[in-house]
Amino acid sequence: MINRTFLSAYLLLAATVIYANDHTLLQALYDHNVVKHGAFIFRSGQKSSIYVDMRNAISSPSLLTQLAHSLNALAPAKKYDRVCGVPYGTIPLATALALERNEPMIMLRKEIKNHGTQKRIEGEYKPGDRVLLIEDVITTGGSVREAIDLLEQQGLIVEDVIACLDYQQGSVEKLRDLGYPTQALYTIADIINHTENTKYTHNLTYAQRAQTSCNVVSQKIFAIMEQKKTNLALAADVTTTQELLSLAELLGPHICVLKIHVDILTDFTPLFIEQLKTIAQQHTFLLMADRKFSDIGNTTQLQYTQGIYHIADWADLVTVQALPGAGILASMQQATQCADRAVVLITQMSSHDNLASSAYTNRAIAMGNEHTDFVAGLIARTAITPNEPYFFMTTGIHLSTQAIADQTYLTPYEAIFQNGTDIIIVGRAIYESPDPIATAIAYKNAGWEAYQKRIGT
Ligand code: 5BU
Repeated sequence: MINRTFLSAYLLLAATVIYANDHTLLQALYDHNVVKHGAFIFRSGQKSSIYVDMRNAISSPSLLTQLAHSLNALAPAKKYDRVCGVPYGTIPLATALALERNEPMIMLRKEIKNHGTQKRIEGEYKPGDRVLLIEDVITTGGSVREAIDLLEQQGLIVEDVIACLDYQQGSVEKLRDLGYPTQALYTIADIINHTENTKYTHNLTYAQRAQTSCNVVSQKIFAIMEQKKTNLALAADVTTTQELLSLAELLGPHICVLKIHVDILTDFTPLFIEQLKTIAQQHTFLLMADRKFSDIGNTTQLQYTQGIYHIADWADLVTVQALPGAGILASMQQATQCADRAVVLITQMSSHDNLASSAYTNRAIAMGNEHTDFVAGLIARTAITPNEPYFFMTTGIHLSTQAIADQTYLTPYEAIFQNGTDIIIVGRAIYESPDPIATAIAYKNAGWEAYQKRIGT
């Protein structure tokens, strides 16, 4: 049984949903344990397999900021005299929103203090002030109505109500009928749909995805993973061709992709590429140049095909930043004309404090969606677009997630099982270890076990 405070975290609402396609924010709600799976029973006796605890959002500054951004976009385009959160769970969110909007805030008290001013409203205000009221989750709408009563008793005018989640129990319509325009970011149906979609992709095997993918390189990569029983990609960030060739030879049997930074090699020669291609063929893995192309189309085309590296001639996969916009993909594709060359688009990064906001990630995905014949995969921390045809590669992987100055680490289990991505990219953890083969096998096994658990084997 859950108590009242607990229940208020599940409030549902019927509302206008403008961000139903914002998978990044939805996924972030899962990642931060706001949406949980299990068997839950509400106080009413109603059973649910999904539990939404919006209060967990306060433990993630980035999620709180994302929610404030999205609520700000949802709010009617006008100025309010005061922003107010329904006490007490929504007060942190209302604070984040008030700061984002640069509008003054007030705070409601549920109980009158025995001492001091006996105020029911904290903060400065005057009768007639127009209020934007925020709620996290609306179920019965009772808490919202109590808050409206309190505000109106003091002569304030509640102009609009916005919420994160509408549990679709008719309360939003009731609030609207009472004259309080109410909107929510998501309905419970959106949460359930997202869960179903995510489950669907998560449950498919690599072999099934090889068949359903329309991209030639995706088909190859899924087939290799299935055949070699590995979802491990090696980030071989060594600086001599000899070290790199030795790693490729040694670890080739355990990997599906070898990712390199060709421009850190001190002794590059065209012969080295020929040798690397031979090893890749012998051990059946793909070559990925982590070049992170990010210039205008014409320059990128030259960087991709010319210079001393001639990347387009040998790299099955190359990484591309979404920043320049879709033109970068069009000109690269035009330059290669070859069906077995593909792009891995960077939608999220693993470095601390990187600038890839959810809005940026969403636009990057939309850009990939226009070029699915050329964009085979996404670099992402989570499987952010469950319905799309991509494979997801995750960088920043370590079995012990200790912090390193330039990197944020996930374990293979977190990336593959919890976040639903497909390929773990591992660098220093393997090539700096005293026994790279044993370590590579440990990562291969960890990645494969997480995948098997995900598909229910
Ligand atoms: P590490 O040693 O496992 O931390 O190396 C990670 C590799 O992945 C390294 O080659 C980076 O350049 C690469 N990388 C990354 O770490 N984070 C990102 O967001 C992207 C690439 Br994109």
